[in-house]
Amino acid sequence: MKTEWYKNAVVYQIYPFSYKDSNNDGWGDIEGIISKLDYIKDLGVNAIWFSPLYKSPDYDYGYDISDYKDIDEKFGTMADFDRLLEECHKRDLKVIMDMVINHTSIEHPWFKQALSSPDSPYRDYYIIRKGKWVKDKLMPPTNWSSTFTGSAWERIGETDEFYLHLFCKEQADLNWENENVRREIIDILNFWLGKGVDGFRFDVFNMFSKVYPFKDDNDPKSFQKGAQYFVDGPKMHEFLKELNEKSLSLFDSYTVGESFNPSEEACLEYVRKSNNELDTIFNFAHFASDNIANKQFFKKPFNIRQFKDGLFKPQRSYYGEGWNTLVLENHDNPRSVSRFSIETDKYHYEAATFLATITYMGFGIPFIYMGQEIGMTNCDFKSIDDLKDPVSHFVYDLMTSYGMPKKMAFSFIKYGARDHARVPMQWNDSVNAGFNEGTKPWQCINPEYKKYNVEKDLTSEKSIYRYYQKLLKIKKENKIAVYGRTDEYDHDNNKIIAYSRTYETKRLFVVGNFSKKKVSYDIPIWAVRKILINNYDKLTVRGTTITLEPYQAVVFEEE
Ligand code: TEU
Repeated sequence: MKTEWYKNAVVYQIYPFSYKDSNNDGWGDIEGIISKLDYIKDLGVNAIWFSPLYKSPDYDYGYDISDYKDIDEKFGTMADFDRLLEECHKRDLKVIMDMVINHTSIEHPWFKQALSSPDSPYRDYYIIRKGKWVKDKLMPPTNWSSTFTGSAWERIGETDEFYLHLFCKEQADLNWENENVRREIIDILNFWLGKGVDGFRFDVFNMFSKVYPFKDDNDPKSFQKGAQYFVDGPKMHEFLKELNEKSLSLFDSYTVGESFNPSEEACLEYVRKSNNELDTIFNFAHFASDNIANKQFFKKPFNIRQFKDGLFKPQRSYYGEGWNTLVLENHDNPRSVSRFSIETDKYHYEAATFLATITYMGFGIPFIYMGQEIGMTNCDFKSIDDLKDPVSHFVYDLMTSYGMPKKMAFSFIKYGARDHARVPMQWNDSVNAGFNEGTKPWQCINPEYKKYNVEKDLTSEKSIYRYYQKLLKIKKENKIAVYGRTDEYDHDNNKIIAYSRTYETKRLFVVGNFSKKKVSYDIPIWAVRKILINNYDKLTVRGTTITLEPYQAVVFEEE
C-alpha cells in the first residue's frame, strides 16, 4: 500500500489564517487557498501541508483542537475541505494535514467530560494529579515548566487536582498510556486517510510518551524544567509503531514528525525505515545558530558552524537508513532572510536565493513556508499590541515582571517572534497586500508589501520566485539531488558552505558564500566545468578557484 512518493516531494506549508481571505472577513480561508492552487503548483511543489484547519477556540491559533473531525467555520466547511482536497489532487498536489495529538483543546468534549465528574472514564484521557500541600499552600504536583513559560500544571477549579499542559493552559496533554486514547487517535488518522489525504505532520510528537513516576526535576542542566520526563519518553517507539501498524501503513501515507529538542540517537530511531515509525522528522538544530540554546528570543551573532552542524548531521546520520527534511522557515520562526545576521535590505535577493540553494540541494525533502518563495521579511511591529501570538505575550509579561524595561523586553520579543511568519501573505501592492478587499485582517500587514509581493515577483524576469522555480525543478528531476549522499567540505571555514552529493557514479558540488565579503574558494576539479544553477549572472573562475560574491551560491554537476 505504501509507496515512497515522499522521496521526490517538495512541500509548501500554508498557515490558513493568513494565506488568502476570499470573503473579506479578515481571516484567511479554504476558498482563498483554492483560488491560489495554480500559483502554488507553478512554483514547482508537489505537496501542501496545511497548518490546522480543524475546529479550535484558537488560544494557540489552531494548535488547540476541539474537534478533530470538523473544519473551523472561519476557514469554511467540510464540503469546502473536500473540494480543496479534490482540487489539490487534480493538480497532482498531495495533501498533508497537521495533527496536534500531544494535547487537545480544553474545549474538546473529552476534556469537558473529564472535568464534569471525578468518575468520568474521560478523566484518564488526560494527565491529572493531586497537588502538594506545602504548609497552607497548594503547589503543583511537580516543578515542571510549560514550554510557553510558567508551571506545566493547571489547578482544576477549587479542587486539589491539576492537569498537565506542556504548552498553553488551554492545551491539555493527552494520556497516551490509555489505550482508548490511542484508539481514538488511530480512528482520527484513519478518518482523514479514508477521505484521501496523503499524510500528516505530527505536532511535537516526541512528547507523546511521558516518563513515570513523575518527579521534580532537579537537574540544573535541563533546558526546560521536567524535560527529562516528557521528551523522547520510553514508549515513544512503541506508540509510533502502533500508529503505523493500525493506520499509517494501511494507506499510501507520508508522515513527518515535528520534534521538540530530541536527542540525536532518538532521531535516527524515529526515521529508521526498518523501525516502521515515521518517514521523516523535523529537527531544528540549525535554527539555534543565531539564538541562545534555541530560545528564539535571545539573540546571538550568527554561528555558521552551528548552522552547518544542524544542516549536515541529520543528512549524514539518516542516509541509507531513512529520509530527511530540509527547512528554513515555518509558522513558529522569524523569516529566514531576516535572520542569520543577514543585512536584509542590501542582500534580499541574493540571501534568499543563497539560503534556498544551500539548504534544498541537500539530502531531504524541501519544506517551503508560504511567502518564503518571494522573500517575505520580518515585520517591523510597533508595539506588543501588534503581536497576536500568546507566546510573545507570555514571554514579554515574564520579562517585564522581572523588572526589564518594556522597550527592552519588546526588542527581545521582536527578534524571535512567531508573529513574523504569521502576517498575511503579500499578493500585490493594493489594499491589505491583496490578502482581502479591505477589512482589517486578524493580524497586521507587513509594511514592506509594496516592495515584496507575489505580483512583482511574477512579472519580473529576475525574482526569488523565478529562482525557486528553477531550483525546485532541479531538485525534483536530478536524481543526484534527490538520492545522493552528502559529504561536507571545509566544516571549519567560517564563510563558505560546501558539499558534494554522490549518487551511483555521478556527483554534484554545492557551494555558497554565507557572508557579505567576496571569497575565493578552490573547488574540486571534477566539478568545475558544468554549472547547473547560479544565483548571480556570472561567476569568476580561474582554474579551479572560484570567487564568490556576497551570498553567491552555485551548483556544479560532474560531466
Ligand atoms: O511547536 C512546538 C514548539 O514548541 C516550538 O516550535 C514553539 O513554537 C517555540 O518553542 C516557541 O518559542 C508546535 C507548533 O508548531 C506550534 O505552533 C504550537 O504552538 C505548539 O507545537 C503547541 O501545539
